[in-house]
Amino acid sequence: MLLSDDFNDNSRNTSMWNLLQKSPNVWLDETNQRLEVRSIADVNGASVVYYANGWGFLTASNFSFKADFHDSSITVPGNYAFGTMIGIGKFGGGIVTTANDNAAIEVQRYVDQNGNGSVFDYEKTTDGNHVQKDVKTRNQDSGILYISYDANKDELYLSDTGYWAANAWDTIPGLLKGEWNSNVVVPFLSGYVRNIALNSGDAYLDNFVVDSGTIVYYEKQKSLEGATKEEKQLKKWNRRNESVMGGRY
Ligand SMILES: [Ca+2]
Ligand SMILES: [Ca+2]
Repeated sequence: MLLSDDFNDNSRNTSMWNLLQKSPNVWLDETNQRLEVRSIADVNGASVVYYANGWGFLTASNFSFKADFHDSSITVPGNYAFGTMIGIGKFGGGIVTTANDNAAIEVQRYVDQNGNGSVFDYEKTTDGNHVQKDVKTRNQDSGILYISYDANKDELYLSDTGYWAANAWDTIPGLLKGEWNSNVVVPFLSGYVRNIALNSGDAYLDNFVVDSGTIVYYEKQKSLEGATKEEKQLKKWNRRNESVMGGRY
């Protein structure tokens, strides 16, 4: 294990995570020794994100990370959806472009015009073009989400059973070094809620663990260069991160 967060101290580790909250009605609450997705009902779909603060994975090396999830089988009338997910976003040109370029595995529950479901889904966004690639039925409320990457093959593996190709539910080829042309990618944890109130215990993530990878601390590297110009640039990047992260993730 290279890095982990068990959320047991009930407060955000700000050297590890940035918070992006798009709506006051949907929030992450690090409480009860886990990362809870919470909301009030009158929302039209909003996400809230913990994304890596100034660190990421080099795409020159394999990497793997996971997190526990829980999505309760709550049922209420009406049109709603909620989900918890783990994913990666592209880091390029000094900014985290998680809204425009991301890949994620999501645990979702919904009741809408398409019926009702309790599913896993794989979602991918490149240059802002969002694709919901695959959906499969989910039979359990709790489990583990896994993301792993084979650097030689440039293949990303998404799974609810384990790491690497043998456990892959979905394989995304040619994305990180191919389509994204990215040397570094940034992990994130996220919740998404539409039109439902989530109470404590309804949906949460826990036990984020990086099991392998080459971690780079890109912001610290920049800071260490010591140039005032660089520091200004870094602040600009950080501000831009907030706006660039303003998409769904
Ligand atoms: Ca915990
Ligand atoms: Ca914490």
